[in-house]
Amino acid sequence: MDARRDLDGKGKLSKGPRWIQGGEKDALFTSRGYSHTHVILPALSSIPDALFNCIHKSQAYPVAGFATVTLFSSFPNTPTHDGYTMLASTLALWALLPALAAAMPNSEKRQSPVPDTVTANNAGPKANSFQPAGDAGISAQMMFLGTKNKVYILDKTENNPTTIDGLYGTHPAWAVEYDINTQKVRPMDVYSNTFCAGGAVLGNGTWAVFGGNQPVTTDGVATKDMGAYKDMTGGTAIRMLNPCDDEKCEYIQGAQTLDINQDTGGYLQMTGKRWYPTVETLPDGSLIVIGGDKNGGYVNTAVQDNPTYEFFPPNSQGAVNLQFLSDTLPVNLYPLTWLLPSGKLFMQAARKTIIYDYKSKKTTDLPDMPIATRVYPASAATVMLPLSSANGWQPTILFCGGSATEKWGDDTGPGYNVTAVQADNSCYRITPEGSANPIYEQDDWMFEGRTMGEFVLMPDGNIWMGNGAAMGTAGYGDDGYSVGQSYAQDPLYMPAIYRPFNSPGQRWDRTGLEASLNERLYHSVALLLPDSSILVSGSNPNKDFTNQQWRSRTDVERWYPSYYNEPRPTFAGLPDTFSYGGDYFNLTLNGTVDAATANSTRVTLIRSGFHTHAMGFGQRQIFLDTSFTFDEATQKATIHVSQLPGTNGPNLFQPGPALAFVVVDGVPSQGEMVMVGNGQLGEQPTAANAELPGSQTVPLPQPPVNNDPESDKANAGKTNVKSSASSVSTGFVSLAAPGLVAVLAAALL
Ligand SMILES: [Cu+2]
Repeated sequence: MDARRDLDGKGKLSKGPRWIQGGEKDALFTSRGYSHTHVILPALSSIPDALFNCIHKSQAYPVAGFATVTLFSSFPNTPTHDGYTMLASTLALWALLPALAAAMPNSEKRQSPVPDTVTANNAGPKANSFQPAGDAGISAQMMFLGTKNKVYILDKTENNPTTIDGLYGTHPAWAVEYDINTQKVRPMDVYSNTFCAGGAVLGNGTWAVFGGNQPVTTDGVATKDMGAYKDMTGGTAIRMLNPCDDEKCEYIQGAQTLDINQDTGGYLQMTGKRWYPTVETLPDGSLIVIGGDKNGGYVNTAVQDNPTYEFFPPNSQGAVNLQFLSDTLPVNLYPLTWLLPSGKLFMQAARKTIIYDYKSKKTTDLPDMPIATRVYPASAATVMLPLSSANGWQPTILFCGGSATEKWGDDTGPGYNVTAVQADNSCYRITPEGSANPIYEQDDWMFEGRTMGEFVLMPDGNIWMGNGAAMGTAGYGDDGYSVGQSYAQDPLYMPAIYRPFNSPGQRWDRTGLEASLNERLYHSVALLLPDSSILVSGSNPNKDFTNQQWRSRTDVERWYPSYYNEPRPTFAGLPDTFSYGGDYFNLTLNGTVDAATANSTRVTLIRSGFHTHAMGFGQRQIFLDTSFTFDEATQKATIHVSQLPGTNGPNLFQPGPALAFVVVDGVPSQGEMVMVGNGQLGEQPTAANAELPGSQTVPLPQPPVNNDPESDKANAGKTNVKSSASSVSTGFVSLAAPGLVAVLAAALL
């Protein structure tokens, strides 16, 4: 055992992670628990012990009675990887990542958390307002929802008030786990500089965080030795996390060489440095990591551009050049990217727009972005609108705000007073596929110009937007025109709701909304929580932690939607896993309802995404097709719910964890964490979608036979119009009570 990993300091290894000793390799690979790994592991187990010890020092988590292999790391003094170890490590990554899926819940049906009818919660937090929600102890630059209870927050290396006794000594923390229910914070050890990294979730539920910047010491100054914060270079680093509720999980990181300026060792490394890379999940649950630059700066430059992408887990292609990343200099950091139904990527940076086929490596040009720059540091709010059969499963992407300036300076700064420039207020949307000539269409403009506004998908199909500023751009520097160090000023405290399916002219709404008291500028985030509130934190346009304007914010607040204190729908029958096509499933709404309520019911899945820099990497939402059966006798509704589309399903909504909500009369249930797809990396099973039963209302049994023929005729007539407007009353006679048959027979006499 390595004492450094004795996380609780009590030597209790049975509950927490521990190193697997080299001699345990065989036992590890033949253990009964690893059903997901049996296919691939024999190849790995043939790796010689010496090499195994070199590349694979693994940790095991006992989960639900069996261990799950999750962690990799080299010995601290391992030489940097060569081709052989890269090959072996690639194999190992592919082999072992699926094992993480063993920790995912099995696919049994379950009850929603509140067992009966509805929960009145009228004493809850004030709807449409922000309320304090504790303190993260670090400034939230990046944030994602790992489990139903835990949010993971990452910052850059800086002098945060929270410290951690880490692998390489005690230092300020720049990673924490935040408990949604208790607001308790657990510092976590990340030892490379995550300054402006990217991230996403793999198809098996593991999160991965890519890139960052060189090690820094106080004041954000780059350092070549172990500076005050004991951080390593993050430029090429990859950190993986298998989120947990037991507060035992830690980031899986490539081990470090002692020379911090070298490649940080191990094989959790990318092919090159990436500061501000974009990450998107692919249909097989793997990731594509795109662009970035080598050393950071206000914008990119040709000298330090990394105009390539790569895959994770890595494959033999290594770094692949992408001309778009050269054509869009200097405004192409965090290139805006979404997977499309065709399996190709929509990409937008500078004013250029393309569709890129990473399989054939073909680029198709789309029209230029109108009016303004949307990508960082203009930092528009961007989001893919919810998918449904109503829009033919065709994604539409919305861009709001940013900056119309044409002067982008270079990596040292804007070169002029950018804080005096009004942020852009225009919104444009594009549906990249499904028509011959996709165009940007002007959408309703915002209430005000906004840079660094962030969109958060809400379960009712509307989209929250908040954070950001009315003037300037993202970024910071010590320029005479900086406000403090910020390149933005005039913070916007009011959120707004965008209603994507309202008619044009009626999409923006802030009726009844209250402002936040706290500015949320550069390096702030917002994230949907399972209870439909939105977690907001961060704001740190500074080189290092400071209490000067604009101060480095560590506080957390929550925004509560209009329906937050409404009685929430509850139900039985929600599966833990969702497939691409196949049979529909049935949900039973708890409590008594009526046919109109049943007809209003929607089921939606949301990937809440990896949020940073006013973006939600991977954030997307899909509404599943539904029909209903309403039983008038019991006043119970059964909702028949289609699985995700079998056709192009993994392209529409990539495999991996998602929140499932049942929305009744516009009010969402509590969200449940579910798994979409088979929980493993690789091609996802798809099937045709079973046809849903037609919606129907099963009428009340009729009263005993009445001898008045006129009355009988009236009753029979009523019986035949019980179906709701959208229903198809197939087969209802067979379900009707014998009394009804008697009535009908009497009416015919
Ligand atoms: Cu940044």
